[in-house]
Amino acid sequence: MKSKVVCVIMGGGRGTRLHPLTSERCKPAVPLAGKYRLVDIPISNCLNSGLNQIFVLTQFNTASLHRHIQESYKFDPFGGGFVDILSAEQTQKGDTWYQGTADAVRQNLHHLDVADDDLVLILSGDQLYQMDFDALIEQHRRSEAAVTIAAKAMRTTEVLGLGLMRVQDDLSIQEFVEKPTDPKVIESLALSDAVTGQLAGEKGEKYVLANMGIYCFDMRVLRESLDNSYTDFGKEVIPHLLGKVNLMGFVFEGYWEDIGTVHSFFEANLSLTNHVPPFNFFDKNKGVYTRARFLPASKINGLDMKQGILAGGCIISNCSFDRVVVGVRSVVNKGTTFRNVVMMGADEFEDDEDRKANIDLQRPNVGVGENCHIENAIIDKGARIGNNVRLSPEGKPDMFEKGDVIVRDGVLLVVKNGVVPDGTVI
Ligand code: ADQ
Ligand code: ADP
Repeated sequence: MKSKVVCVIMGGGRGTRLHPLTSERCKPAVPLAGKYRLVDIPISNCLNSGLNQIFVLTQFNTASLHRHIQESYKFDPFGGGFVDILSAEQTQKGDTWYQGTADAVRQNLHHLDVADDDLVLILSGDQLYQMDFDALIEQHRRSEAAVTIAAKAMRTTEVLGLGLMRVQDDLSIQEFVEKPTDPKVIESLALSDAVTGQLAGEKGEKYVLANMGIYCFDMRVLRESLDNSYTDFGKEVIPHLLGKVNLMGFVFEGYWEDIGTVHSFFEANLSLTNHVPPFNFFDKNKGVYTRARFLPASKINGLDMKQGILAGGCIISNCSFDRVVVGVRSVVNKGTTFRNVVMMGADEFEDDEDRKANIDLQRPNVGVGENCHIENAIIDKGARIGNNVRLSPEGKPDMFEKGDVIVRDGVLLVVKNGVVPDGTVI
């Protein structure tokens, strides 16, 4: 009988690089592309690869993540499928927070219910890509690897912050360096011109194989390699396995984007508005799953939209949008202009009574008011932006904060349920 494969999605550490999007919710629950959440990407990759035993490891289990998983991923009782959330707050040992990726997996090994000859597929929770894990698992079994690491050929100039590896022709990993900064070290790991020609194509550029943070482990090897106090896979576990077990690379050639920082998250969302987006949500064989909602179609009362994505349940009145992702239940009023904006939407519609209450509370309605101009911004869920507001990160220092507006990585953010009064100019 074939050994089984269990998937473990790393749902995020303290998530500081995505602050303030992760200040009130855990990373897997961060809304993506107007109607999904980050965790939908790895879960959909698993399901589309025929893998339906999935654990999500997270530091804390927000109500929204729990509800999202419960309502989105329902399996028939005979297929053995599940998506289970394992959160640090529920483990008994030591510090209630996981110390790192390896620590998170170690603390949950006993939940996985796998035998030594089963496989554990460890995935990052903050990446945008579509991968057929079947091919990786097939290569893992065929090459009798102990660990197979997914790798992407990238330009040597674009790999800062990534683990790098050097492989032999048979793809066995000879060297692994976690996040080198010295250009000489990066160069020393570069692929030969012959291999570069086959993999990535462009002549004259130097390429190197980057660790995608996707690991297929034999359970026995995983158990043994965590029998210590190592906290991270990239920093410690993988480097220590080098030369001791059969470590293989699996070369992935599709689109792959790490979306663990505010800037990369913002750019990845906006890239979906490209004429031909790098990530295809329209692939009929690799659909992305999420929670089914019963929303009315969006209502448009005049809109000049150059490129954008519009989710369901929105009301847009005489606006001008250029490169915009508009999330579920967004309301944007007349005369407002958006340029490079990711608006996450809202959890519920407001009615006349809510709007009356807003007047008494002297706060704007949920959504964006009239005659606003907003650019290079993320508007988190439930934000209330008044009339005649102008928002742009331009000229603001990183870590700028004023009321519910924050600037990070060159992107302006209006925080979840934030209030920006009429006439604000930032
Ligand atoms: P990083 O992404 O920097 O590098 P890491 O912080 O280990 O590595 O995070 C990997 C994944 O695990 C992310 O999805 C993260 O959110 C999640 N995670 C981190 N700490 C966690 C914790 N305590 N509990 C639960 N989840 C946690 C790694 C490798 C590099 C490689 C890049 C590719 O170390 O070699 O190049 O991934 O993105
Ligand atoms: P976020 O997306 O910012 O993490 P929330 O934790 O507020 O948001 O939850 C988002 C979703 O949960 C929304 O669809 C919202 O309608 C729904 N929701 C929020 N509170 C409740 C509740 N008490 N009961 C049922 N659904 C809820």
